[in-house]
Order: sequence, then C-alpha cells, then structure tokens
Amino acid sequence: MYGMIGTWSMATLGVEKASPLLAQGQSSGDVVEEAISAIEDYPYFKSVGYGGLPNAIGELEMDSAFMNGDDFQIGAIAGVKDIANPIRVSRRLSQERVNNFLVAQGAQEYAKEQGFEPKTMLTARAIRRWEERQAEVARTGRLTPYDGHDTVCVVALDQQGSMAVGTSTSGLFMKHPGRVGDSPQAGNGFYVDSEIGGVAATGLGEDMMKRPICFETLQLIRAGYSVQEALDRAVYNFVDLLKERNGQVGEFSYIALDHTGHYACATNVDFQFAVATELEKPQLYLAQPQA
Ligand code: SD4
Repeated sequence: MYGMIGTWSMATLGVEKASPLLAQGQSSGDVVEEAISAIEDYPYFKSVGYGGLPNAIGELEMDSAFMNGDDFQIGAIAGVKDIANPIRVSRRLSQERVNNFLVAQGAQEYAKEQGFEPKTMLTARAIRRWEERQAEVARTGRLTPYDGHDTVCVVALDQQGSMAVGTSTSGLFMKHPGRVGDSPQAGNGFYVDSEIGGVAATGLGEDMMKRPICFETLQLIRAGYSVQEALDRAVYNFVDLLKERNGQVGEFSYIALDHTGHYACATNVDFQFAVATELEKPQLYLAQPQA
C-alpha cells in the first residue's frame, strides 16, 4: 500500500501533482519534496512560499522541515527569506551529517552554496495585504498576529514502505521578526518513522510546541492503538489539559498516515486535508472540530 496526506485544501494541488509519482514507484522523499514545492511556487496560497504572509515589519520569513522515516535524518530551516523552495533546502540539509537545522542568514547562505534558486518571495498582493493590516492596526489599536496563517504538511508512504514528511510555512501573519513556530521543530510540527507512520501539525505554533504530539502519536500507534485512536488520544487529551491548566487553547489540526496506509485527522477547528492512496484517487476531506 502506498499513499500520501496533506494539510488544508492547498494540499490538493500537491497531492494531485505528486501522487502519480508514488504510483510510478518513486520515493516518499521525492513525493514530499515535489508536492510541497508545487504549493510553495503557487502565488495565491497566502501562507506558504511565494506570496506568503509578511511579518510585522513587512518581511517574509519562512520555516520548513523535512524528515526521512527510514534513518530519522532531519533537515530544517527557520526565519529564512528569499529562497524559492524552502522544502528543497530542508531536504538537502537532511542529507548532511551535522548542521541540520539552520536559521536566517546562515540558511540563506547554505542555500546559495548548494545552488538553490534565490527568489524574491514577497509579492505585490502580500504587500497590499500587509498594508491593509497595518491600517487596521492603526485604526483599532489591535494587533492579532494569529489571523491568517496555515502550514502545508505532507506525509508520504511509498511502494518500498519508506516514509517521509515535510512542512513549509510563512508562519503567523504579522509575527515578530525572528519568531519561529512549530513547523520546523521535530516532534512538535512533524515526525515520521517508516516502521510506524508519520504525523504533522498546523495551527498555533506557540501552543503546539508545548507538547510533542506528533512523536507521542507514533508511540501510541506502536503501543497498539489504531492511527485514528492514537491521534485522537494525543491531540484531544492535550487540548483538554491545556484548557484546564492554561485557560486558553489555539488552533490544533493534525494529520497522520501509518505504515500500512491508513490515515487520520484530529482538529479543534474546521479543517481540510487532501489524501491519495493506492486505493483512493486524490480527494479533499472536510473535518469537524472534536474538541
Ligand atoms: C506556525 N503552525 O508558524 C504554524 C502556522 C500554521 O495554521 O500552521 N497555521 O505557528
């Protein structure tokens, strides 16, 4: 069984483009990279790659990660500007022995050294959106960085049984320069083990990094829970705990694919995810909040 799953309706583009590669026998790593690159390139997805959402000073800073579920190699970048495809840089970093997680200027220099295409990622449309928000903040005195965001995450299982996961995002709109979310952080934003499965997250990074739910879910699957039971337990137990102990909970949405090709989602907001498997053509699902 092979298959892939991705977050939000934007993942449909990546799943439609990359699922034929799975059918042709290509690796899960290639499939994750191709799916996410297509989404990063598309200018009208406003929270990923080209055309992504600017930070508080009108600059576009992106976070991304890639993980190989066979050997646990991870590559990640955070707070990077003007790299055409953060996911390709993350994947290349995952092939290094050291220096696997790079930030800002250092990540940009690495990308250049490795021959990745530099590209101005801020678009006129994103600048307009930022100016409108600035005007709104001036009018209302309220800055709500949380409004407007979304991360693309893709988990894939190939015909050889290998799994990979990738994430890419411009993070929260109007975030403080230098702010990093959960998306490049292993365990919190993503995790994959080819013998168990892969999990990835989207929502309010500040809350999702309070517990490594992606890793925890895989431990529950290993302990015998189904992928849906494991994800439900890990996500909703923590959402409840956070409500109880902290009094506030941001958006939490997670996708999972296990090593047998079964998939699941758990969310506390309306959410969409795209799937394609050996048995199922690319399909977009709507998920309702359970907590
Ligand atoms: C972040 N988790 O930077 C990302 C944003 C996101 O749905 O996924 N929003 O906190």
